[in-house]
Amino acid sequence: MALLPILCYPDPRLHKVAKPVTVFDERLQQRVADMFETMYDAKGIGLAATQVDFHERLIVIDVSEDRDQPLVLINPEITWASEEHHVGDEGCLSVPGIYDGVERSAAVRVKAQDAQGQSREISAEGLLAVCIQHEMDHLLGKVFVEYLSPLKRNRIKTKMLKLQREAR
Ligand code: K1U
Ligand code: ZN
Repeated sequence: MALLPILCYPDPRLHKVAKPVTVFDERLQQRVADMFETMYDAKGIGLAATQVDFHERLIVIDVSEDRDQPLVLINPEITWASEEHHVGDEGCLSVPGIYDGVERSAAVRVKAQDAQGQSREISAEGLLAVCIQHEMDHLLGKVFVEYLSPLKRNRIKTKMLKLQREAR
């Protein structure tokens, strides 16, 4: 297994649109394992392939307290989203240290394949629903700060670039 480097906002590769996964082979299983290792190491509750510079529709999630309920969503599609919306604070491993409110559907149903290519549909609410929507945005090249005002977004961009310069 391996820890993968996570792209940091405003890296332009975070805006690439991911393509469907078509091959369910050993390399994919290895990538899923590496993404889980990377997500757990970074103390995240989710990670999209886009964030580790792999541009296929693959997400890993674990919102459980004990970090023992891994969920792999490959080629995820939202089949239903509630009309009820909630605003909740979100963070992102690609925008470290920044948390802000984003409005999302309170509940969703998602059809996706697992690492073996088996299809299933899951229902999600609460933090899991928020996390799925956040990670699916990554696959479309969208980072949560794009929901914020241009003023906030530009401040965040400036702060991130400064931190990246200082880390060099
Ligand atoms: O996509 C990512 O970078 C992972 C991100 C997922 C996420 C967190 C919170 C709301 C929506 C999506 C994170 O894991 S950020 C770090 C984190 O562990 C966290 C932050 C806020 C609440 C709960 C967890
Ligand atoms: Zn994120």
